[in-house]
Amino acid sequence: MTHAKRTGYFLSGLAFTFLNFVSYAMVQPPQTCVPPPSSMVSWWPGDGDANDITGGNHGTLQNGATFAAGVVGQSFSFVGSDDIVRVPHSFNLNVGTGDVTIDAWMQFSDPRFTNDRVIMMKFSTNPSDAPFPGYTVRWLGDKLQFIIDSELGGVGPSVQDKKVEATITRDINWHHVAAVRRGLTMELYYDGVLVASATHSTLEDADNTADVGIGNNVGEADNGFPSLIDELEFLNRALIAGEIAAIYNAGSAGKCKDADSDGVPDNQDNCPNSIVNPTVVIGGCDSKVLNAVSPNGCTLSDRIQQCVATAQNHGQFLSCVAHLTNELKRDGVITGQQEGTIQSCAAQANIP
Ligand SMILES: [Ca+2]
Ligand SMILES: [Ca+2]
Ligand SMILES: [Ca+2]
Ligand SMILES: [Ca+2]
Repeated sequence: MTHAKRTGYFLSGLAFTFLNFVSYAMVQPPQTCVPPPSSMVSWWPGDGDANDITGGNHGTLQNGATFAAGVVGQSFSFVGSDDIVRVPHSFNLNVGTGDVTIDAWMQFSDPRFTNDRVIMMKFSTNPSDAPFPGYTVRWLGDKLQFIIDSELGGVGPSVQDKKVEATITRDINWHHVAAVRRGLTMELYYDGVLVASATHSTLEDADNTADVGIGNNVGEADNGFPSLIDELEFLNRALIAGEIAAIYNAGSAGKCKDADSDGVPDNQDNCPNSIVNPTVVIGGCDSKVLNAVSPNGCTLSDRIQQCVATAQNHGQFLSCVAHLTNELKRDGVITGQQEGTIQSCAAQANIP
């Protein structure tokens, strides 16, 4: 029995609180994932592909970008200066004049650079778009910067004036970076803590039709750096400080993922790749019975699929389905009529 459990069992009130705090410090509790924040537009976990698991803004790895061990599962890995994850333009990746949050875990393989190095950037280099609107979360030497500007390129006093920046001592450890625009104020968070903010009198229109670069500048593809970027997300909302700290504190547990989109997070889902048809369909026969999800993350269709997978012959399949539907009727999940419909579909099906 762990110390934490013992104190929790025998003590209460202040004594419990104090001892629980001590045991927390002594025994690292298992970290649990945090629910993903609302209003997320895109989320690139970097877990073996460049897919956006929230909004479908899928990217592709180019010029040698690959994967490595990340904070939460795998991360994107950039080695050469041209490595990039490129995401096709989508209007919902523009920031308009609204609030926005961009955050990710990142690690430098070698932090001794002095040039500009991109975490995420949407920047038009089309000459017809001069002076080049766009936004970027990037490093410029030891300055972490977030810029949303109608003149991200070019020269002059108005170039890149809508920004916030923080000077940070770089190292080779993993750090969480969050860039927020909240009304007229731009903020930077490092490891869950606000490190810089700047309030401007106006906003500039930085919208464009350029692709998004993760780890590099799409237009020039020369602003990469040996680094890892993990769990990058883009939201059209300003996360509050507590939400950013929660993501940081979740550490390797990360934001809860739901691979099969059945509403049950992966870490509580006994069937992580559920069949999520709206109704129970057996061998092409639609029973019209709602394909309900149980709290353990398994759908009715998953459980029928178990009968398909284990039956040696049609008789065994029917017997398995009968047993299952009996149980579901007993538990009030389906009605007697629905039991009949499912069994009838099973009987007609050419299974196995
Ligand atoms: Ca990841
Ligand atoms: Ca400007
Ligand atoms: Ca799930
Ligand atoms: Ca599931």
